[in-house]
Amino acid sequence: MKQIFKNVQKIGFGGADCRDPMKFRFYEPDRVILGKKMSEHLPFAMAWWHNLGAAGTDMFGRDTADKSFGAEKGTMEHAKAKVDAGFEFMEKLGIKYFCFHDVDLVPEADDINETNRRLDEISDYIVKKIKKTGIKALWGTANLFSNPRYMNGAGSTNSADVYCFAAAQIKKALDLTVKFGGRGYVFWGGREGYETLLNTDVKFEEENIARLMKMAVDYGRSIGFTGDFYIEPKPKEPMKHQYDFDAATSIGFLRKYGLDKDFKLNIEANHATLAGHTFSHELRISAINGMLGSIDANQGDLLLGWDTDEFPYDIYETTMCMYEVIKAGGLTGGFNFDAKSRRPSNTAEDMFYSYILGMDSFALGLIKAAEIIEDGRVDAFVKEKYSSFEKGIGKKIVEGKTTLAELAERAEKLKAPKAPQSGRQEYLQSIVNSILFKG
Ligand code: XUL
Ligand code: CO
Repeated sequence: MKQIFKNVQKIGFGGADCRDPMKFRFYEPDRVILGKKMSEHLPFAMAWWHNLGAAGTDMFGRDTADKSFGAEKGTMEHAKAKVDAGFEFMEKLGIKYFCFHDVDLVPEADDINETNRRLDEISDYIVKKIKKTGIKALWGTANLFSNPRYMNGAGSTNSADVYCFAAAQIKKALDLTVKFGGRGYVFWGGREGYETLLNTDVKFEEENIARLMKMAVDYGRSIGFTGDFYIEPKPKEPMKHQYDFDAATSIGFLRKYGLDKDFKLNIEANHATLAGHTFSHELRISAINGMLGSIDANQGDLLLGWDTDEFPYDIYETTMCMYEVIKAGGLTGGFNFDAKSRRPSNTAEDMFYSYILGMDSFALGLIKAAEIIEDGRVDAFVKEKYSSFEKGIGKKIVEGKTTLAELAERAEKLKAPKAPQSGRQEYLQSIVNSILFKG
């Protein structure tokens, strides 16, 4: 088989001081951190749509990169060339998983029967590669936002016929996910939201989305899909109000409709900041509710109010992300680089530099998060901060062995409480800095 990335060899480990841009500086798959290999802590995935599809087109200009991979775009030859390129790319980086939308894999036809026929053809081709390489799907999804039929939503559409097309795409995408050994199935509701209440029945739309998800679970389980379903929260873009605004909103929705046993969340860093939260906040809210499933590993730009999908390089962010992930006991999913190289980074080498940056940023984040945990001062502080609930009246509160009247009586006796102990934010931040930077 002829190579597509002829100038790039398998990416090895060079160490922190290495100046070879085609080597990892921190990602060492077999290095053991807190009793587990780095590659097990960090099941990385390639996003089919950005890496093999996005070529730089934005609202103001055309493609800057050539992602034809030697074939004419819009053809099945091109679809196959993307498979060849994708598997060669993942093998060279040591990536074991990929994520895909149905229509990332083939050019979409006007007739859904023809699209499905193309998906059958390409998926047979992909399965051959899976058998040869051991690379599998992390998760699959149906693109229920690009086709004009979804202008009023997919699960939230006003057209029962369009709703059937959403169902048909989900059914096929679930078939493909199972065929590719996928660990998860994602719902990202880009068009599930509204612009104005003047034309929207929010209650009905939410109920219809839940009905579609319930049918997806029933179908998935019937074909042997044992993995997790995920909601990927995002507050806005493309819609003004999206129903899956953030982790807390999505968890409430899942519980309300009895979907919480089959669903977890896929948390994306850039979506978190669009919702006005930190990435860590979204991870913590998911984790404490037992719903941290998978991560879309990217980074936003706080100066820009949209989803820039940058490759992660902020080590504070990746460290605090890994701190949350380790504390949660790991992910059932993995780390999908829902990220694209910047528009002027338009060569094949840039595709590799982007992934090396992303993988190294998470590897370093993992190393540093483990150091923070092993150092113990942060955890010890948090434990100490709440220690008044470990004895006396505090213990009675936690054990549910008191009443409002008893607590009020104590307050009256005390007249005024002592000031609670300091939050020590700056002390803790300087511990984190001292672990991150050795000087
Ligand atoms: C969009 C986004 C999607 C989902 C999958 O913001 O993140 O790519 O990850 O549909
Ligand atoms: Co995403």
